[in-house]
Amino acid sequence: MTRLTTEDIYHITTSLNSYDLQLIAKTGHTLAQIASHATKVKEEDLVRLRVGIIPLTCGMGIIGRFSESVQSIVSHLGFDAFVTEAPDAGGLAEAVQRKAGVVMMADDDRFVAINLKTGLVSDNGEATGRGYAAGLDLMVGGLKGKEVLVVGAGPVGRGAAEALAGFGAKVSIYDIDPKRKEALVDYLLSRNITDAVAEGRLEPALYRHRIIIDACPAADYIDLEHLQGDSFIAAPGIPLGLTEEGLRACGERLLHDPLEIGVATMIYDVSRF
Ligand code: 2YC
Repeated sequence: MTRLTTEDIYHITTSLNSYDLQLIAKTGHTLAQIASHATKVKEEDLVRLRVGIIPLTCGMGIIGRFSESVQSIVSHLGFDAFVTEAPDAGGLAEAVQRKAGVVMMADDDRFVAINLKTGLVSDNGEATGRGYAAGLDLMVGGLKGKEVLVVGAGPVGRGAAEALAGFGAKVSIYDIDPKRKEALVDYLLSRNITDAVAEGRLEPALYRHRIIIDACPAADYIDLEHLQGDSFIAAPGIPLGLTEEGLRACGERLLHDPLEIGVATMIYDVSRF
């Protein structure tokens, strides 16, 4: 996943209600319902423990508004959540002393949610892929028997590919690195997903698929000519693979946010009883 900037996320804390309305318009469902669909955890079965979000100063350091954005998404889903005053080890100690049952934190490589009571762990990359596959399933009215192209065979693409197959889709994988592409096809095979295929070249694959998950860090590679009248694009995170023109052509048939669906899936993942 590409590293977020404050500019990518500063709007989140004040726009979650309108984002829910956008999701309902596109998928017929709210952020909570998409997370529930992704994790198969019903809202009434959630065990909502207090959530402590801990800023981490390591590596490239704290991203302004990152922890507050995560806290606002988790609170929007009905959890009692707080950002610790202290960062790092002091923040973890503070979260435990303030009776957090779940902690969430991100360094430059991993963004995780950990249930301190059950040991359940959810990783943002894989959870984001699953959350977007679930949103896509709802947006297209059921993926069963449909072909989906996954661009990017990293953690997000892996989570998406496995979940898409779970919804009955026929998955094609493209990655600029052939080894990583093959590794994902082999992984899916190990999970008894036998009809996943590796795409040799990106361009023809973009023309041939009307449902695409953009799970790679490239920008502006999906253009107007790749989109058919009824293309659906799910684009987790930043940057967006669609060009300006592609974005306009997609309109309501695009699922894209910098953090919300991934965080919602993570907290549902670790809050099952
Ligand atoms: O503010 C903080 O605590 C920072 N240490 C957070 C760094 C997050 C770095 N990762 C990312 O920007 C992206 C996110 C979409 C989640 C995964 N990678």
